Amino acid sequence: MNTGMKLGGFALGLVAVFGAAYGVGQVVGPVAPAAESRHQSTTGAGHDTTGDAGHGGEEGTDAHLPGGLLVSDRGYTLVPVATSAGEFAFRITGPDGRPVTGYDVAHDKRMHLIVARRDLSGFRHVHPELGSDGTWRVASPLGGPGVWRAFADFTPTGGQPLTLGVDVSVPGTLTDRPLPAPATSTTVDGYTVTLAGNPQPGLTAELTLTVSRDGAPVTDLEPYLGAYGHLVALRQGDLAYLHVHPDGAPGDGRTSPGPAVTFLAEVPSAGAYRLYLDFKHGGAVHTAEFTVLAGNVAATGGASAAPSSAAPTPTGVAEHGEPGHGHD
Ligand SMILES: [Cu+2]
Repeated sequence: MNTGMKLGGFALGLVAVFGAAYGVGQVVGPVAPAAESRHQSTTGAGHDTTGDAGHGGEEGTDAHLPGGLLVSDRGYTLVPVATSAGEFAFRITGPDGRPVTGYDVAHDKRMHLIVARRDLSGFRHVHPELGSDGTWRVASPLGGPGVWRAFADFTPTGGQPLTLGVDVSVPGTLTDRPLPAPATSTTVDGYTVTLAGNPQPGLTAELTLTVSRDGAPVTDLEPYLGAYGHLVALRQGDLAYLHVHPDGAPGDGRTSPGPAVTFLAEVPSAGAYRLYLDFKHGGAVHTAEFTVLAGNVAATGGASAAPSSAAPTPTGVAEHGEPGHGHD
């Protein structure tokens, strides 16, 4: 892979839905992680009427796919651009094949770039700068060797919100990082964050994350990108992407700045998910991470993210999701 890039189109056949990039996560249609052949046949079937807000009523054949699985969707394509090692650059090309330069602001930014290794470690959420030629550039958020998934979460002006994803390889010696066991409490940067609520496939679940520091509730969270918290969920196995926002916003008269931030989210299938909560306090953004199991999934406690192990992922995906762990 001399370009260091590898397309992730293998996931085309999955049947599952994460909601729109922005808004309450939603599920459309029955979900069977192992069923790869139902891509077309379930279009519209069992459509959950909780809304298509993020899709603006568009009912394309991919409308039921989770975000982030496609490198190209509705005419828009995520194209990595070769650059220096310390930088990450890409373009979004539009239906006319040319780099897109017009974007709507969503949650304070025109582009949200999220990266994580395929083993779900190394999560970063950054905001590239757009050049006049349509190239987005940012100091590389890729934290070391491995196969990374990069998600571009954006709304082209005049288009629908989209999350496109692409695999990017960083050469070097890999260290397998097992997926941490499910937990309802974690610590980051001196903060303790607890999680209440269980994601349920096909149902809206209330997830409440509560932040404390030195045993005291944090009641002065700072707005970050228009919210007191941003939650991204990635599904183990294919890194299907769900970005949800809190139930309530700063300044709406009913939402307090902590210690609790509540999200409404639906996950598209049973399985293991990694949740990443970005919150701002003390002038800095912190990311708390949790592993959660949704639905009837045997706890794999410390399950390796390597699809060849006991990961609760369909074998068809696992084969392709296995990057080969090439050592350069
Ligand atoms: Cu962002």
